[in-house]
Amino acid sequence: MATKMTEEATMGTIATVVLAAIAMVLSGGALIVASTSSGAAPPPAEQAADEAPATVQVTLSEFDVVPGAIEVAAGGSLEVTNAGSSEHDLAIVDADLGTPMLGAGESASLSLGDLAPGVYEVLCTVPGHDSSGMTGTLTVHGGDATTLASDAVDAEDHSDHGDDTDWEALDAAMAATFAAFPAETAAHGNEMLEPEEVLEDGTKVFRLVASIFEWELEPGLMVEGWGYNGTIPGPVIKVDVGDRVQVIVENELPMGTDVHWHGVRVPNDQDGVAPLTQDLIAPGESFTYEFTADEPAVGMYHPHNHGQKKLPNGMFGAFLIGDVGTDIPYPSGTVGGRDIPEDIDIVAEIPMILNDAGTIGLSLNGKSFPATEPIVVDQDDWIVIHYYNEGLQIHPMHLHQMPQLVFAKDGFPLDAPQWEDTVNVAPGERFSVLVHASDPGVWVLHCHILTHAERAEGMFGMVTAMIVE
Ligand SMILES: [Cu+2]
Repeated sequence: MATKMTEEATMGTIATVVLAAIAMVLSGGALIVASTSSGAAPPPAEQAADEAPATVQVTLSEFDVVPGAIEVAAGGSLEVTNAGSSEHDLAIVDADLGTPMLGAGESASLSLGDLAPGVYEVLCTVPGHDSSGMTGTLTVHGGDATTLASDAVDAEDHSDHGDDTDWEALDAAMAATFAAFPAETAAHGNEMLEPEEVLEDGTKVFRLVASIFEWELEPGLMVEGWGYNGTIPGPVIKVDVGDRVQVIVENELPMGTDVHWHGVRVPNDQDGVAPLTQDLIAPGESFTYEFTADEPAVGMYHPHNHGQKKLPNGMFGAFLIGDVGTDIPYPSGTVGGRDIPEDIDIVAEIPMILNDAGTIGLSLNGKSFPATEPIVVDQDDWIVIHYYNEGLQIHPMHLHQMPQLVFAKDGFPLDAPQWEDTVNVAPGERFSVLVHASDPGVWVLHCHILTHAERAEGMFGMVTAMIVE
């Protein structure tokens, strides 16, 4: 992937709001707008200010805002509760008002202050959540309430409301996202990390720097990424079985942190669960983890302390011990009626890290389609994909045409490997699959929860492709 930044990159925040507005236009039907000219709904002015409640309960979940049409008196407030399992917020578009990001079960009071009467669009700002259904309208009653607060909302009603949905625009948007794939964005993750030093006794020394940085999630869309060594995912660390390993972790975050080696066998005091097994690594401090990689692993590294915030924002990476085929064997012979030759060469071993929340939202290896990286292989190649779920929801990963032989779960070789065209990966799980690139063409690989892969503006999020040449 190229490292050139597009000029539009700095417009990321603005683009987010514009995209959200476009999403509302394209989704049609979702919008109920009070407008004197459209006649689609009674103007709010007909309703006295005191008829609308001063306080309204609003509930967020995957992926819904309830009620979808919020009615509140001018000067009132919204009591917003996140009843879902992911982080969500509620932002009032065009009003510079919103709740902080709310964890599962958290609530916040959003005072409307002197927000002018009118109709506003509301949405969750986590990438992908608005187009998955987390949108609604907020009608502020009182005063000269027939005045629409947002010209954009007014315009949408005339062009695309209800039966007037612009179907051609939907088709054009889908075509445009495919045409843009694979899109170039600045920087990508999963680079192999070489030891910065090998000590006399053979210990391999690696360095991870935890920090916050700008991350180009999709072309031109910059988000606040949290990660290791400036990329999402962080670099891949791969060592041999039996290696002695040191990992120096520098903390440049504004809060304490730790690193848990998920799926890797370590001494208890290296397990990375502050304050249980170690003290927090304070901002500006560092900590050196040390252990022997004594068992093969398809592991991952991520913080344990406040992982609910750090992981969704991008703090994760792959930690591999040993080689697929020898240390982590796959079968040869016949499995489920399909032959696997004994002498296959694995041309690529690809960590595919799934996420669905936080600042990076629905993504594969830290990127949203069309910025996701395709898997490019020659016909008859064999590859291994390690699916990792670092998110908060399950993701059924579907590869078109070529079946996936699931041969290891969480790094443990399976006694009964099986072919699947859709591999369901729950949070924390890893599945290792073997794929034979038997058929030429561009074959889509995507999460089959369709709102994780498509929205009104076209394909996005958890979509990439295997290109067989
Ligand atoms: Cu999904």
